[in-house]
Amino acid sequence: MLSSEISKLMKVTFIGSPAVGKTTMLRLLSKDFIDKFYFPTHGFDLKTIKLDDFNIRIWDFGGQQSYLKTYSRDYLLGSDVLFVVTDSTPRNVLNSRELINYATHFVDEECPIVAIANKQDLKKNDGRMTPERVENILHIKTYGLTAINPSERLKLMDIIRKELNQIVIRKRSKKDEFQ
Ligand SMILES: Nc1nc2c(ncn2[C@@H]2O[C@H](COP(=O)(O)OP(=O)(O)O)[C@@H](O)[C@H]2O)c(=O)[nH]1
Ligand SMILES: [Mg+2]
Repeated sequence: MLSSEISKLMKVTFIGSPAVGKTTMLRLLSKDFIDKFYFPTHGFDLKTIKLDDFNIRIWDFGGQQSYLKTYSRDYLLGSDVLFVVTDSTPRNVLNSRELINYATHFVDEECPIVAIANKQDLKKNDGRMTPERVENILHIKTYGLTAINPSERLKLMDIIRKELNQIVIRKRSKKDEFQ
């Protein structure tokens, strides 16, 4: 089987508290205009983008508590990779820890859970954490990002590509086991 067949459609899921930058990440990937005003996502946004061989469907989940409890279960099911987005403030990083614990119940054991330490541009001003510090606290692979900066588009694409390639390799070797 070709890798392109295996990877035809990938489900990439973004979760995180309101205002951490999930919708901005989606816009960054889809080249939409990035506005600086904040309109909270209600329910969820869904976007399909093409990245190399991958057709990826990204789910950006409205982070409001009410949605989290109501929909998150169905929403997380079948994710190929789950990104937990944080704004890198100590408080939000601690919240993310809870979110990760919660999410692990609803994604497959093999679904990677990866953190994005967003808003790195504000780090110098207000004591936000570096990706390394966030990684030490959350104990999951963490990438730094400034989603509001259009020049970070390739960086975000690389992060997603890297994670998806690892999944394809794993799926392939799993398939080989049965042949
Ligand atoms: N300074 C800064 N602001 C950001 C960054 N990413 C997003 N924002 C802003 O944070 C606010 C919330 O972003 P949004 O993507 O709507 O958050 P969501 O609720 O997680 O979807 C918006 O005003 C964005 O412009 C970033 O990397 N740096
Ligand atoms: Mg949003």
